[in-house]
Amino acid sequence: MIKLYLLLGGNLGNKQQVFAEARTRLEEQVGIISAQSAIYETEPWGFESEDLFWNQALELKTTLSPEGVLKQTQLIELELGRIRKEKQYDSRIIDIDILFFGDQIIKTANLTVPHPRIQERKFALVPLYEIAADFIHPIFRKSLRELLDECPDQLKVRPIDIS
Ligand code: PH2
Ligand code: MG
Ligand code: MG
Repeated sequence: MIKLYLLLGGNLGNKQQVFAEARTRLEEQVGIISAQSAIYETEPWGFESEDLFWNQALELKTTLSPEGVLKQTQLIELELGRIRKEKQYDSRIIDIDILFFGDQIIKTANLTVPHPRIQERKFALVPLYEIAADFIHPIFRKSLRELLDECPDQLKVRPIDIS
């Protein structure tokens, strides 16, 4: 079993329903969710949109390989109705990103782990910090606490109550 961290993100559609369905399918197709952050409402990073994002970090235990996890997360994105556009950043129903896969460093044609922009993005760091403050980034050799302290991103990230 290996511990991995994923980030859910989306700013279109019924976010509560889509996030719940994504978590259910991840448990069926990837592994048990052993920790989950609050859901955060976050300003779009890297592009302009009226539609605020929801983001949530998840910790899972899996027996799949990194490529196996990627295959499943991409399948779930498609099953939940994601349509990929040409643009680098765009509004979407659901994005499921692999942030960390144990302390492995992976660089293949279709997968880079740790996710290459975690340290620049409060929408990823804040939820991740909530469930893994002392986890050490295997490339920077810094904890999430340190990366968050050093992150210059000013965009708003706020926990929401959806109960
Ligand atoms: N994902 C992006 C680009 N910008 N901004 C927020 N707030 N949340 C995201 O999940 C997000 C983003 C690319 O995947
Ligand atoms: Mg993403
Ligand atoms: Mg993605």
